[in-house]
Amino acid sequence: MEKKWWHDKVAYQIYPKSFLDTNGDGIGDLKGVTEKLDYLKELGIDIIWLSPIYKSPFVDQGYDIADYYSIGEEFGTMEDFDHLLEEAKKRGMYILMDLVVNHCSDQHVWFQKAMEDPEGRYGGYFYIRKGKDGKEPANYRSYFGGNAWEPVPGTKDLYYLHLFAKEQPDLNWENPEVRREIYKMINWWMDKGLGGFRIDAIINIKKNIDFPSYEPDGPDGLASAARMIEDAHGVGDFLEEMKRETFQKYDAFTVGEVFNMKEEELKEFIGEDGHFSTMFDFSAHTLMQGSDGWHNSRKFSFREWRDALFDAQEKAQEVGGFEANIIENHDEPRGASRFLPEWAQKEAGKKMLATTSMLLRGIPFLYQGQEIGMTNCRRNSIDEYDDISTKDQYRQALADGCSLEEALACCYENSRDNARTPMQWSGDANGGFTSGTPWLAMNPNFREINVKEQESRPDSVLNYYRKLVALRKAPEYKDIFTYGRFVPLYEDLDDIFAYSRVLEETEEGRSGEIRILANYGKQPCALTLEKPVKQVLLSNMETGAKAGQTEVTLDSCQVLVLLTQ
Ligand code: TEU
Ligand code: CA
Repeated sequence: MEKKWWHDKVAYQIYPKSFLDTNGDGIGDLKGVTEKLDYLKELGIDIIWLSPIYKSPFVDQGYDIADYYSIGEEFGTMEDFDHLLEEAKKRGMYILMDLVVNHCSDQHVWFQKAMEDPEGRYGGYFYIRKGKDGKEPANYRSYFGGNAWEPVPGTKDLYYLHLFAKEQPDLNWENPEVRREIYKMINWWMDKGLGGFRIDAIINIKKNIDFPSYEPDGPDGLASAARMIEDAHGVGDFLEEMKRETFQKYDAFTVGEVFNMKEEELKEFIGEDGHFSTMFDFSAHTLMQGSDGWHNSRKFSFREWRDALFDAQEKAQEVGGFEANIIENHDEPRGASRFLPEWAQKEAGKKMLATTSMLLRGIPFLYQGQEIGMTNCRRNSIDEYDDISTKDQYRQALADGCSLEEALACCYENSRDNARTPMQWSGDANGGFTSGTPWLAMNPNFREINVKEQESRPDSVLNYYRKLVALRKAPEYKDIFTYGRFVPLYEDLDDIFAYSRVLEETEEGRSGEIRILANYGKQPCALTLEKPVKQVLLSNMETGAKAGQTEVTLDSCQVLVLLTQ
């Protein structure tokens, strides 16, 4: 396998709006990111992905871009951005921007011109179609609810397509001029010295442009827009062209956000010469998806979760690709609240979850606050939420007969705002995030869970993450964690999350095997090892395991990282 510069890197996602506010307006900014580079460096981070910082009306928190070439003034200026890049470079760190090109904002000049003259040049930048029988051209439900076709104002029967909010019109990738504009923009940013891009919602760029209607899958008479996307073929042609015209020239790192990929296409997406460097493994996150939204989201067992992750590991390995492993991101509830059983929702459990996730084969991506074990946040009313998708899901829950209490409970479990509450830097006012009023209220638990407290305590979650990242990158073990085969262990045991990473002899003469053993159960568990322990590399608890032993006992919530003989 050809080695790439990013194979052994550890990445961190920043949600800039909620990271650190330096001017008291309650909104995190670029200066705040720059201020915390040393904090991230100390954590062992190499790559930083910034959620969108472009000019935007923030209907979908910046995922609705009004100008791809300017920085949103809430975040600062282009000078601030260039300064951040420079400071990151000084520390040997890479910056990824968020590439949101399935759609733009309705405030983008292209869309405004398209609305002025739907039949003209810019009309061709979007999907504008005639209605059918006085109704929308087809019956797609947008991802944020409601029909995905919106009337073009001032016309009798024209509609434009938006798979997300109506303020996020989809760009017409079939139009070569649109693609050229996008590639030009990507290269413009790459020329500044980015490490690469995280690529948003990218599977959606290929439509079935016959736009057929489908059998409704809900009482609203609509069918999920995903149905039409699954029915589209040839997204790979767009992705290859984009890669050739942009990323490849820069040896950039790209991470795709890909849902609804056709399974047999994995190799083309992330194999050795894939469309992307890597893509996120969402196998655990989709387990919870219900048929009609959040109010009937599925409960899943520990075993289902573990097996889904193992399955993804094996598939990626089979195609010689690397997935990007996450616990959470800005669209998902906090991993500590979601994946840990009740008895494990404490520091030991958070460290265990960190270990089993970060030592998997692939590129680990941490999300801001994960390293201190931030949790979901309870709200008293829907008015306390900001997220467009949360509001839609709440409405849908009520329409489907949930009580107010039930509808709110499903937001607590699922809301994207769980991860968007501001970063908890200290126990001071507003968690040290801002001297003003935070744009989204803090999680009140910032007084207990915060960076400052954890920095001062050697056994904190934060200090454990630092050790964990350092272990993954330690010169003696790095090759095993990066290139070692993933081998599942004790799969028949119900509460055990265990695997080994095995590196056969390489050209450089390195080989070795490291076992990761974790007990997600309530009771202690004894495990017999195939080979005796050589050394305990890391554990989240005092451990009795010693060199030479072939039996280890794991307490509830204990994880062990072992080098075996
Ligand atoms: O998310 C896109 C995305 O595909 C899912 O969140 C989607 O709504 C769901 O899986 C439907 O199957 C990205 C961003 O991460 C998110 O924050 C944006 O809201 C969205 O794209 C639109 O840009
Ligand atoms: Ca600010």
